[in-house]
Amino acid sequence: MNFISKFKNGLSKTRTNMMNKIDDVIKNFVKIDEQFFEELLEILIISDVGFSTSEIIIDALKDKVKSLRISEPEAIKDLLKDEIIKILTVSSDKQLLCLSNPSLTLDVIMVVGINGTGKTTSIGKIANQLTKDNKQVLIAAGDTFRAAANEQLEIWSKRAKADFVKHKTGADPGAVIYDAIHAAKKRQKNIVICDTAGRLHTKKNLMEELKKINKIILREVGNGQYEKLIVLDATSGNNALVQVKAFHEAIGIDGIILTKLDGTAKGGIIIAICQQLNIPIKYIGVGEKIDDLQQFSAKAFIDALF
Ligand SMILES: Nc1nc2c(ncn2[C@@H]2O[C@H](COP(=O)(O)OP(=O)(O)OP(=O)(O)O)[C@@H](O)[C@H]2O)c(=O)[nH]1
Ligand SMILES: [Mg+2]
Repeated sequence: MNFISKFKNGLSKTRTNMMNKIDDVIKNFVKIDEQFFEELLEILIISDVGFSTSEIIIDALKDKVKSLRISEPEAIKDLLKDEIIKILTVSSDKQLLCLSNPSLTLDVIMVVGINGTGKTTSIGKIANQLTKDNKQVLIAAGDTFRAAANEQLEIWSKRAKADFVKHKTGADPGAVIYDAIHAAKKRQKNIVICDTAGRLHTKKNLMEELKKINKIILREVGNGQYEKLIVLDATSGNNALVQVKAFHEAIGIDGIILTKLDGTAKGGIIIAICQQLNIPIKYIGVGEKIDDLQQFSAKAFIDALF
């Protein structure tokens, strides 16, 4: 399956849910009126575009309809498309820093997020893409908390043909990552990807631990690129935005990986994220297999929806 059809497949539930409902509304109205906008607003909200972002979109549509003197419901789709394109610019084709701005020294990526969002799986998928792209990758087993975390990550690193550094369960995650960065420098790797334990953004001590790990990486990365990615589960709705804000406040977040879009009709969350946060979505997860991770493309998203 090629890039576009995978992207489309991953978003098929969202397309069916959101766009079919919009088509129905367009069919049911002979002219654009307040009730028409009410129904559009409702569809956006149940697709997880979020209340405030949906309202902003509807207000913009109302202004356009008025200024352009539009009365036919069919015209709304193009206007809606334009509004969504505008909102998505924050995420248009934003690559990993290590790809968009390659350094001669070792680059480091740290992957964070709450429990079970898909951090470890996404690391395996990204590592696989990078090794295919002839990068030398080392994965650091920074989740020393969960008993089976090392084994799971080791399997992914083998699949991705990446090196792997681990300590025992219960070890200090900062020490694992420190060792991994030094091993990677010695072995002349290009990129270290650090897994971390899932942690609730509301747990103060766990966020403090993350700040410590962050300091170690900042110190050891030298002139290399350092990028912090948060993994969000697309089915977690508005809470995903709260998670990003908390992690961003603690360590600064450079990009978002939005997983499990294949399982949800609520891909509208992409629009809410882009409108409410100034942090690009870099990847979307569209399944559990190694190549089920796509670089996010605003254009492909629009094409998949409309
Ligand atoms: N359908 C689907 N499942 C996914 C996707 N990404 C991850 N998963 C599944 O989500 C589950 C959790 O994935 P993990 O990678 O273990 O998540 P994690 O964030 O590392 O979890 P913790 O380390 O326990 O916090 C696994 O069953 C994955 O296969 C995706 O894009 N689509
Ligand atoms: Mg994990």
